[in-house]
Amino acid sequence: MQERLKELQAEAIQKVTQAVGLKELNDIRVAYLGKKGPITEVLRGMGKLSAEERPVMGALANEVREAISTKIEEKQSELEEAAVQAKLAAETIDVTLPGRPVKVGSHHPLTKIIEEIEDLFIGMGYEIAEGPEVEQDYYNFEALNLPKGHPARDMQDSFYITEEILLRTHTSPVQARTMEKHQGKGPIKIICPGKVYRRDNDDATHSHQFMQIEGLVVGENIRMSDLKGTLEVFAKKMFGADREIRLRPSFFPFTEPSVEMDISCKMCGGHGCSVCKHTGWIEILGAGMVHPNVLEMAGYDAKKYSGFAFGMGPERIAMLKYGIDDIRHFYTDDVRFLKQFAVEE
Ligand code: 2U9
Repeated sequence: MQERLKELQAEAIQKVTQAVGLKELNDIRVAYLGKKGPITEVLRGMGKLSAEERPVMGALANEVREAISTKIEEKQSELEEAAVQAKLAAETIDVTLPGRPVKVGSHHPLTKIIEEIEDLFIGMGYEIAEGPEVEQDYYNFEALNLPKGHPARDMQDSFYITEEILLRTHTSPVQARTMEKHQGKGPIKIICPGKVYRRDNDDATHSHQFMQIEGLVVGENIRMSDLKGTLEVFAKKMFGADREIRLRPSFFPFTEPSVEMDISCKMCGGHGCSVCKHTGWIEILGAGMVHPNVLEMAGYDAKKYSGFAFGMGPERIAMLKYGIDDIRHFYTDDVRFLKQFAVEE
């Protein structure tokens, strides 16, 4: 019996020493120190011992239980300490490490150009006017001297929703609506940025959806010289003070006379290169004096009031300014393209 108790103590202590988890340790405690354990089993044989041997064996059994129990407690403290150390190690923060850089977005190149143009005209006393993208045929065409059946309408293949409703093909309807709101009275000085839509097959220079910025000035004595001076200031501020401008005669149904404005090529200074197609000049926008019919339809007396208007495509300006060769880059959300414009503001 004595040998068996010693054997059980050695066996239990070896298992405790090799235990790797608290649950395993508890299983050993139950297995060896529990009522159904081997020590209790051995002590069932105590009846066979003499009166002198029984207290000795009982004391030995208690020593064995005590030794196993002490070992289990030591091991438990060791495992619990190890668990605390492991947790501390896992959660340790090295405060001397540099901060993780926060990914910061950046403005879309079109947004940058539009805001640059807006700031430029706001600085010249213009206000920003906006209007619906789903527009009435009247404001998109008729109010702009483009009655039904007018051939110029075909140039602007449109997305019609109903006979009378379409996706606007330019932001000109915003100017028409603004004049109408003024009920033929008082000056107007607005720019109208916004999305426009044309039924075009997308290619490197055409997109079915693009941006436009148009401007309108109406007053009692607005002249062509005011238009030319305004366009010259715009060109020099946008493309550099050493740019020259020229106005070429053109035609738009909503302006008379109509012009197209070119700027002298920045790359070759006007001598001719691939950027300006060897002309020395680059077309930037269209403009003209507001057609009297347009003034009258909006409620302005064309004998008392005059005005000028212009229209430009921010994509074209961005492509010129940043050397972008395909308009579709603006609309395909390719981060490799967009992050080239993430300059520090
Ligand atoms: C009203 C009266 C006149 C707006 C104008 C242009 C000339 C023009 C194009 C430039 C490139 C559109 O983005 S583009 O394709 N626009 O050339 N736009 S005058 O004239 C107006 C507008 C509204 C009431």
